[in-house]
Amino acid sequence: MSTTSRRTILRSAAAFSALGAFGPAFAAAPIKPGTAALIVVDVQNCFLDGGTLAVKGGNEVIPVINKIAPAFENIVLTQDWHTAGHASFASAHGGKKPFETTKLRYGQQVLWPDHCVQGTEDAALGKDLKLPTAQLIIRKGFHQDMDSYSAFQEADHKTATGLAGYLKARGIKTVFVTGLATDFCVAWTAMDARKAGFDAYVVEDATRAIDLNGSLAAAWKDMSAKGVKRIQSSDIAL
Ligand code: VGL
Ligand code: ZN
Repeated sequence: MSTTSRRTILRSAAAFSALGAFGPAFAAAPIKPGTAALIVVDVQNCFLDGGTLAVKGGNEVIPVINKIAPAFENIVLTQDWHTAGHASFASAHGGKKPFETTKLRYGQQVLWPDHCVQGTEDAALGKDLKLPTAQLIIRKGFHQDMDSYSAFQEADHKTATGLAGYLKARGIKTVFVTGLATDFCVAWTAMDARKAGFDAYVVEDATRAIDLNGSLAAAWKDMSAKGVKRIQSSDIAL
């Protein structure tokens, strides 16, 4: 058993008592590392500097994720893993430009530049991530006609990736979501974690956003309504 398993991941409520009514809303029951998982969403070259869908400041999440990773016995990474000509690419829809939307079978879809194509260097994990203890990589968005922002469910809100079953089989109760982008894959992953019955925290400084037409503010509002809690990496006991 590692030393982390005998202590808690979140700094305790007592440590925040001086903050009184203005203290963080999450200072609740301590969380045991054995029942918590770190989810590192889409920290791939495509979303990093020089990538096909680079997120502003995306590279800055890497040292933060590397810093908090030792607090976790369970780490899951995801990779956006599209087919060439994927339905989420504007190039697959004649006359459409990136960042416009279209209606697909399962609802509205933002159309993106071609990005994160399976097996390309662009889709590889960021080389500076240091997560040697991670045991699972979930790849998503590989069905030609359907996107998957969430690590749990594809965009039809039905097709499962298997992540919920994996986490439950390992006794995980709480997930800490990090990575890219806050307002798309991080948000959908955190909200679906709630839907699957997990407690969910987004570690804000371990994420960066695309922020398309106010999507970041909307994502925080939607996440809050679903009981996702917003914390900083400094709230995690290392
Ligand atoms: C993402 C847009 C398209 C993400 C993935 O990882 O947030 N965003 N594909
Ligand atoms: Zn994508």
